[in-house]
Amino acid sequence: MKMIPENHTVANEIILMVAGSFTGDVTDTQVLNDGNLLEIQESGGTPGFDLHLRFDNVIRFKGLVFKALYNPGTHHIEIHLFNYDTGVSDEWMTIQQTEGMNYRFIDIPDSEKYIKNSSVVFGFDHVPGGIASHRFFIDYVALVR
Ligand SMILES: [Ca+2]
Repeated sequence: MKMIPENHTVANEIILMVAGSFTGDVTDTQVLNDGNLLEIQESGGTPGFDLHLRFDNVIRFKGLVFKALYNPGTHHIEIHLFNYDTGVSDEWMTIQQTEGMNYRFIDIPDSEKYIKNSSVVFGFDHVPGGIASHRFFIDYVALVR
């Protein structure tokens, strides 16, 4: 049985992967601390990668959480939500090198603009050029209702 907190909504699908590549699938992001990780390999070009996840059956949410490991040095990854009012993604956090797996919470005070047809699109965007030996590991991603 999957132990998902009652007020969490986990991702339904990986809908976009620009550059880079990944090993695993969306189910690796659905359970915290289960040993299953979505492993992302950076491209050697620009961007390093841009991964988008879609969440379905969302009415509203007040934040998002993720647990991930990124340990390649000086690069950074931007955490985005697609804004349906403006048609572009909003950056909510930037993560850099992490010491082991880090659990992060982002408070999202006004979620309506991120929801369309009950769906939300969440992105991990390595904007600058990547290095093919670098990896980003995601254990868990969820919206907090
Ligand atoms: Ca997991």
